[in-house]
Amino acid sequence: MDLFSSNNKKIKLKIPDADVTLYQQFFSEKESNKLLENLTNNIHWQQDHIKIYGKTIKLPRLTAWYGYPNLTYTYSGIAMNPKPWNNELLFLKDKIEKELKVEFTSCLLNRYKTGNDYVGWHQDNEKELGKNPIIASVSFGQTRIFQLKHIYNKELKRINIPLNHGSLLVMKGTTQHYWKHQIQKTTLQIQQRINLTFRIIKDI
Ligand SMILES: O=C(O)CCC(=O)C(=O)O
Ligand SMILES: [Mn+2]
Repeated sequence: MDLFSSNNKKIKLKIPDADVTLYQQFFSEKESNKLLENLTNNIHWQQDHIKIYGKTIKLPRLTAWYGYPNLTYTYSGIAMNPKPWNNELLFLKDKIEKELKVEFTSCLLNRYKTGNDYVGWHQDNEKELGKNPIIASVSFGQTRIFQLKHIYNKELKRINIPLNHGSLLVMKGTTQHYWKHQIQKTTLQIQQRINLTFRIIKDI
């Protein structure tokens, strides 16, 4: 018997107004080490900028956008043109699609080099994603805490989900309507983390 099979369990989280499932070890430790190295070196990482109140600032992480051609996506006011899938991404996409029985068109990648890198509170609710989007989020490298907060019901506590090396988090249904999510900064000395969110972009 595989000693670690219990880690690959699918855990449906009990979150009101949401549909969130976590696989703590969707990719094995060995696979994850290799993927982290390959993604670090073979992805075309970009430093993007956003304009806030007329001021241009650096995004606090590196990003990349991959997928089928012609499906552009506007994220934080940045229109992104996808790079074509590479082998690692196709491997990841295929394994996730087989498990979830859906087909993704696109992938947004984030690289958090240190604890200073983060993503602020937001919803993945761009109109290109359709009404109740499914988002498959894979993480490699340093475990960081994925936080969720309910937008309307202030009595509900924030939810903290540690996303481990090789984990897969799936959000679907009404999750993006009712909850915002973020990865906070930390002052701890930590290693890099790479996150990939597979998405379905409708051609609109
Ligand atoms: O890094 C993560 O786990 C979250 C990334 C994210 O929310 C996004 O890119 O929309
Ligand atoms: Mn997001």
